[in-house]
Amino acid sequence: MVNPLFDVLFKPHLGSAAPFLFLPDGGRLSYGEFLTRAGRFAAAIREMGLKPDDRLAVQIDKSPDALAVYAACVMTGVIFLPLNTAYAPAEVSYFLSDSGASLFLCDPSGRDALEAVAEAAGARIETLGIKGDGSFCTFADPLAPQLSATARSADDLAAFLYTSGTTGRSKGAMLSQANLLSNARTLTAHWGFTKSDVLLHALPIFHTHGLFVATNVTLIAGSAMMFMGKFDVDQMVAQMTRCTTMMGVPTFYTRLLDHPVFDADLTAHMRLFISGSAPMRKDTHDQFEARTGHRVLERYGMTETNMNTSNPLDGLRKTGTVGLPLPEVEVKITDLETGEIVDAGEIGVIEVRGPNVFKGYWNMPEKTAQELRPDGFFITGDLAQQDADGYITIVGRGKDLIISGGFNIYPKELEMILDDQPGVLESAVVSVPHADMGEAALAVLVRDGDGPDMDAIRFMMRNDVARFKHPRDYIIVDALPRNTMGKVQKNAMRDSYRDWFVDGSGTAKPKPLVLK
Ligand code: MLC
Ligand code: AMP
Repeated sequence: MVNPLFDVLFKPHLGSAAPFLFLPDGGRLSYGEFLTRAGRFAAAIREMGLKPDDRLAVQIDKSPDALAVYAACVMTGVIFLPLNTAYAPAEVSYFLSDSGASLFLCDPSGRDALEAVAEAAGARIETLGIKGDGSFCTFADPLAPQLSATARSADDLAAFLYTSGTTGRSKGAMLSQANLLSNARTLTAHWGFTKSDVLLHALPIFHTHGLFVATNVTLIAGSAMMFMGKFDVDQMVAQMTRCTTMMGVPTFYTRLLDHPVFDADLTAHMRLFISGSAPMRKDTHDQFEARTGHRVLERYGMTETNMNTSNPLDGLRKTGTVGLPLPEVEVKITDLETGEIVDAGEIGVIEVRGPNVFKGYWNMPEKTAQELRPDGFFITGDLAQQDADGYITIVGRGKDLIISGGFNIYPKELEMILDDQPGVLESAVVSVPHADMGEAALAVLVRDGDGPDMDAIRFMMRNDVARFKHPRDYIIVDALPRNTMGKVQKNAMRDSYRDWFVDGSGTAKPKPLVLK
């Protein structure tokens, strides 16, 4: 039975005693043990009646079992749909109903709050905790592991990852087996991963970076991961000596640099540090190299495309650039208006084409058509320029997106919520620099009548909106700055509020310039 993703990622490891996951408490799981667990989950998924192409949504904490659910989905041909653990039930509700998920796994502690949400969406709900607990485990434990994979073709879908957009409505990016496989193969070779590597893995596994980039590369190389539940700087420093490589978002690097024992001795044995998901500042690159002697390898990707460009393993890593197009990935920089390729050195929008590019947005043919050209090029919305050597520098975003600590915040989504609040005539959410998270959301509210009740707004946010999306501060004004066409001038607002979070704490905020 052919199942390309299973055949490459998992099948070679069946029964293997080689280590796959090291755990910070000293525990470890071999490839064989991990796959036996995944095989049991595959048996449970089949026993619960899920068929290939059905969706299995998860909102569970990071653990070996959580990763085994991903493997079980690949084995059974069920589409894996991981959700940020920070999402509030109101947010989860949308993903379950939009995707038409058949089965939803949540943490045992979340069941009470999520039961009605799952029921309304028509999804069966089961629980999976981080210690082998929960109703899904109780169901799976007595079953014999099923280690044979359901037949799939490379074009069949493997995962849905939701990503938001300028309309504020999240879109399910459909990723095929071939999308994941091609990128995983390319990255493993490009970054020189081998059996001897141990990857320090502190990223969440509900996004491309921690799930596909980190995990699939490890699986292809047959290497191991030091699997941390979450990023904790002391734990990172404590475990680094057991690892050879690390992948992280820029916040990981700035936090490591702030740690007193993080130095050249601690990292001397490390082979490679990789950063992505958000821009790494040049001074962070420079400080990191000065402190450790390692130059961070920066790469660039997206949910819809996996990885597109990377600095080289051997050869010049140009700080401040995201490197060169990866093998098999075509990159062109085009004029936003005309779609024509711009001259070398000119700024345009990045478009990419290749086996890594997704199949479109679930049930959204119009959105897909707006972003995915008929000739296969995907319009990323990232603004960049390419130098004479082909290295690409991202200079900004054509899309209204805030990237905070590697998580995306879509201003439109927040503005729609804020506009509905009593006392708010309209709102604008803008990105401002933040020392720890890189960027943070700042909400500017236009007063209506007596103005908003800020306690009520904060209460509503706490209940209905994931914490990482919350504006770090709110400003109340009489009007938003608009151009002569009546369009809100977000660039002017970003400039006005640039120094709002001087030290990242939000305490030392200078008075903003008065908005005209
Ligand atoms: C947590 N908080 C955040 C936040 N993460 N707020 C804004 N942005 C974030 N990213 C909230 C917490 O809920 C908490 O709220 C407060 O901020 C501070 O928490 P913390 O303890 O300091 O944060 P921490 O839990 O340490 O998380 C920070 C982080 C984490 C950077 C480690 O966000 C993280 O792991 N980010 C990685 C994201 C990622 O994997 N992105 C890849 C996307 S894929 P309170 O109220 O409790 O104080 C992609 C494609 C590609 O982009 O190219 O890779
Ligand atoms: P996501 O939709 O979560 O996959 O986020 C993808 C976005 O992250 C891209 O469109 C870029 O804007 C941004 N991104 C990823 N890697 C980098 C990088 N190395 N430098 C700058 N931006 C990046």
